[in-house]
Amino acid sequence: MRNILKFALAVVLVASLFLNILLTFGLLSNYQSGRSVGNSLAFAWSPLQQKVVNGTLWINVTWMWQTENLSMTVKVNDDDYHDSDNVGLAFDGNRNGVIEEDFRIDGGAAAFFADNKSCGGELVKGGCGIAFFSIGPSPSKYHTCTFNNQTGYQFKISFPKALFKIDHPILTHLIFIDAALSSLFEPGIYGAVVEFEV
Ligand SMILES: [Ca+2]
Ligand SMILES: [Ca+2]
Repeated sequence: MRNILKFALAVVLVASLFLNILLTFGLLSNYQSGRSVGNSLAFAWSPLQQKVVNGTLWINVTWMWQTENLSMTVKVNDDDYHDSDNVGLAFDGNRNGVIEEDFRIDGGAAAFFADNKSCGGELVKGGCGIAFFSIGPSPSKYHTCTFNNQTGYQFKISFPKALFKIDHPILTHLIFIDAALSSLFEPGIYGAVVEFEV
C-alpha cells in the first residue's frame, strides 16, 4: 500500500513539474512590463499573441499596502474555468532591480489557484515564469478566487509582507497560467507574464 502511495505521489509530482515547466518556458514571449501612476495597472494582449481568449486578453491589477499585509486584486478575462488556472507572484526581494532566476535570492514565489488552493514555488531559468516545485497546492490562507462567465477571474490576494520580507515600493513579477488541456501542446500562448512596481 505504501509503495502504491509513493508511486502515485511520484506520478503526480512529475506530471505537475512537467506541466508547469512546459507552461512556464512557453510564456517567455508573452512578457510585458508596466509603470504605474497610482495603485493599478492594466495589460492587454491581442488575439494573435495568446489563446487564453478569442479576443483581447486583459489583466488588471490593483494593490494596497496595509500595516501588515500587501493586498492585491488581479482580474483576468479568461473565459473558461479550470481548477489549475492560477496567478503566480514573485518579488525583487534583494532589491537589485531584477527578479532572479534562483528564487532563494529574491525570497521565493507563490501560486494562487482558481480552486482557492495555493503553494510556494520557484523561478525557472530565464526569470520570466515560475515553476512550482511543490507536491501539491493546499487550501489557501491568502486568497479567494471567483469566476464569472462574462468577466472572467477575480483573484483577491492578501498576505503578510513578512511572508516574502517585502515592503513598498518593490518590483513584482506576476504570471497568469490558463491550464487548458490544449495548453500542454501549445504552451507559449496560454498565459501571460507582467512585471511592474507596486
Ligand atoms: Ca481558463
Ligand atoms: Ca532581485
